[in-house]
Amino acid sequence: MKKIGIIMGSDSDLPIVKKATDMLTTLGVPYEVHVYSAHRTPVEARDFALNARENGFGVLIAAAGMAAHLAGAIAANTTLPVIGIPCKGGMMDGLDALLSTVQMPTGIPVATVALNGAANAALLAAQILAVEDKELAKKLDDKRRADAAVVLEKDAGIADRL
Ligand code: RP5
Repeated sequence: MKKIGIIMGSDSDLPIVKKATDMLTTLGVPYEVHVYSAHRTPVEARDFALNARENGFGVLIAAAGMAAHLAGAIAANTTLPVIGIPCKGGMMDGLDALLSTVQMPTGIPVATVALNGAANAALLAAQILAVEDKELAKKLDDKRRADAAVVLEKDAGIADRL
């Protein structure tokens, strides 16, 4: 199976990124994690993206806050699918990062999840790999069913909580 590459702009993003690594671990999807910044280590970020396909990655996830150019900078250097996680914090509590991540120019797409949406980033990355992986697709289907069962259990018990 191809690996998922997870890049964060700073180790201060790790508590958010952990939700992605936990999800991938649960699904049995291999991943590699790095701290590369679009601004502080632009050469390393670029080189990682340039070599990612050759190094066995299938999807890349980039998490960053504030002037969050990391996902875009990664996407500029690869045609692998790139998923951006805008991280909360900064002057506008994440709106700055959300817009920096989502507002990509035509030709360089970044699939942007919600603020701090690391679990969904991991799920989306897994769903992309599952296009060509029946076993992984089954795990994702099973998870959907299990998640739905939890909601229905809550539905059954909601009246008792009023
Ligand atoms: C971004 O700036 C990082 O992704 C992080 O979310 C934010 C703050 O970084 P630190 O100052 O905590 O290293 O580049």
